[in-house]
Amino acid sequence: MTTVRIIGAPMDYGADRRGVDMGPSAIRYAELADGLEQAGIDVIDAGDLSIPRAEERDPDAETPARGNAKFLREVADVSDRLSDRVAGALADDEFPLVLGGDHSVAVGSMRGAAREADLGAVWFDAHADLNTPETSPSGNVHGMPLAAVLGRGAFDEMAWAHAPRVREESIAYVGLRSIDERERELVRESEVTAFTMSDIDARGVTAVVEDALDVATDGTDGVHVSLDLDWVDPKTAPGVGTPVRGGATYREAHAAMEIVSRYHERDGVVRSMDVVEVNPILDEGNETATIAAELTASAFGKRIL
Ligand code: 5AB
Ligand code: MN
Ligand code: MN
Ligand code: MN
Repeated sequence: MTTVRIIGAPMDYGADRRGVDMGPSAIRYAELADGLEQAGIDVIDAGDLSIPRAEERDPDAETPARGNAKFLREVADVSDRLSDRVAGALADDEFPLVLGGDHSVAVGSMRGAAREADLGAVWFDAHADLNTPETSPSGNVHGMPLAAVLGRGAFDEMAWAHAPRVREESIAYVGLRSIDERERELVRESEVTAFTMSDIDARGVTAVVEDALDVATDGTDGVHVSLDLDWVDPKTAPGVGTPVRGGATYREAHAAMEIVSRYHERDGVVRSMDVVEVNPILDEGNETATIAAELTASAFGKRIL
C-alpha cells in the first residue's frame, strides 16, 4: 500500500503575484486527504515548510551569478530544505507529494527525488519553465525550474539548483502553449521531449501522456510528475498567476492523471509529485484548488467504479 507524505511549500518568491503561497491551505481545504484515502492511499500530512514572507526580504540581494532572477537566495534556502524532506520521505518508502507554492518548488522536489536515483520527469504545464537567469524576461524563478535542475546557464554554478541525476533526455513536457522567444531556442536545441497542446489535439491526451511517461521511464529509476495547474484551461482552473487559454479540458486533465496512476500501479515508477501554482486570491470559489485535489486523487488511482 502506498503511503503519501504531503509536504506543503507555501512559497511565492518565484512568482510575481502574492497569493500562490496560500495554495497548500486551499488544496488541503478542498479535501485532498479524503480524495487520496478514497483511492486507497495512506496519508501522512507533514505540514508546511516555514517560509518567511516575501515583504521581509530583499528581492535583489546579491547571490553569486544571480543574473536576472529575483529572490534567488530565498529560493535556494527553500530548495535545500525541501530536497531534504523529499529525500527523507523516499528513504522511508513514502511518496512525497509537494504542494506549492509557485513552480520554483520543483527544484527542491526534483533535487530530493534525484538524490538516490536517476530521475525522469513529466512536466504538465502551459509553459516550458526553461528560462535561465540570462534569458528570463521577468526574472521570476518559477519560469526557470527546469533550467535550474539541469544546471543550465548561471545555474551551473549553483549547487542548490543543479541535480546531476536528472538528464534532459528523461524529461517530457505535456501541454505547452506559451514559450518566450529566447526560451523557444532553448527548448528546440535541448534533448527534452515537448508535447504541445497541438499534439494533444491531433493524437488525444491518452496517447500523448503514455509517450511522455515512456520518455521519463526509459533508462531511469523513477519518475517525478510536476503538475502546474495552468496546464488546465483557465475556464476550468482560473486561480493561477499566469493563465493561458487553450489548455486541457477537465476531462483531458483527468484522463491524463488516470494514465499516471496506471504507471504508478503497474511498476511503481512514479515516485514523487508536485502540484503547483494554485493562487486562491485569483480563484473563483476555491475551484482551482478543488480541481488540483481531484486531479491528484486521480493520479493515485481514484476511480469512478
Ligand atoms: B510557470 C514566463 N515564461 O519566464 C517567465 O507558471 C512565464 O511556473 C513563466 O509555468 C510561467 O516569466 C511560470 C513569461
Ligand atoms: Mn510552471
Ligand atoms: Mn505554467
Ligand atoms: Mn546536469
